[in-house]
Amino acid sequence: MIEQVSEIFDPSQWQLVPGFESLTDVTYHHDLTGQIARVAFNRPEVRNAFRPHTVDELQSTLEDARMNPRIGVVLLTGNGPSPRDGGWAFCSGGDQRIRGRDGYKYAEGDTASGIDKARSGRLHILEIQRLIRFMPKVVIAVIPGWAAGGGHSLHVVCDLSIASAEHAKFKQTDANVGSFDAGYGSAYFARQVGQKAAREVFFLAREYSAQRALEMGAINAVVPHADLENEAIDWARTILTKSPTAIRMLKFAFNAVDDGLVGQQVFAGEATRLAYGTDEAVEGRDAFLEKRDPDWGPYDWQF
Ligand code: S0N
Repeated sequence: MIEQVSEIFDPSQWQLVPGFESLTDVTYHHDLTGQIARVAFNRPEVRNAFRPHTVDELQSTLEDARMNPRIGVVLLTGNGPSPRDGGWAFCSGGDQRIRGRDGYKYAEGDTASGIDKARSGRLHILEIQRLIRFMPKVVIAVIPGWAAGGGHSLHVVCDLSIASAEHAKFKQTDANVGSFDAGYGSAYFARQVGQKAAREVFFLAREYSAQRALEMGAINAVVPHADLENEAIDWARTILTKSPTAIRMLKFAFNAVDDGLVGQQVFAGEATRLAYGTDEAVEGRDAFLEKRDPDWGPYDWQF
């Protein structure tokens, strides 16, 4: 029997992933079919704030999910509640206790002035945003409590967001603590909710309920807290009934309009992969390998 990592986690639906037994800051499970991954922040005592080690574990688990050809949907969530006060969180962003002038402390003994220079200056939570954005699978933010600061930005970059009616709360605290996510966290958020609403959220740093976030178009659904993870699994199972190629092309099509040449590159890469499956492309390859001119005769200039 696997450990009950969160009050609304149903251990009977999940299995541990070999090679990931010694994680400390996140938990990582696959569902029993091996098609859904669950990655969860596991620092509920600090509202699931992330430190560099948390980000390293997010990177390795999300990368594993990305590379696993069976996985089609990833649920990104936060374990809870806090053993200290019962509060719930998705993620409250960067751990402010270890933020120095030149980056984040990596080890317990680090001081703000003694941060490993080789690793500081690297805002590697942004690599997690890109991993979520560019993985050819659907990532659902499952929000059981606070989404604040860099945690708010992570839900913004997920493909879908489902929130707890009772406990989910949204607050963009970046400007309170002198940080600013000037990429997806703000500019892309404005594409979702509109410029006025996004500026309000960032400039005033107010608290918003799940219902208000739904009305703003910031999230997809609000569900009773006890049903949150089951609802997310249900959404994942519905997505898994669809064509994997259609879903990945749709995700990259939705992204492309906001991602400039990188978006075009990602979409074009998928188009090339599809083209490689045609007889026409096979003829081009074979002609080269057989040292002859390609015969494009059978292939029309289609209209
Ligand atoms: C989340 C909030 C609103 C919850 O309030 P609530 O329910 O009243 O709980 P608290 O009593 O405040 O918190 C409970 C305990 O948890 C600790 N804690 C909470 N959040 C953090 C945190 N982020 N870091 C460290 N500790 C945290 C509290 O201190 C408390 O513990 P005790 O009782 O021991 O004091 C509220 O907690 C809140 O506002 N939290 C801070 C939110 C915040 O400002 N986050 C940082 C925002 N900035 C970022 O996330 C940077 C993101 C980032 O990394 C990035 C992004 C783009 C480019 C670069 C970067 C980069 O800097 O790397």
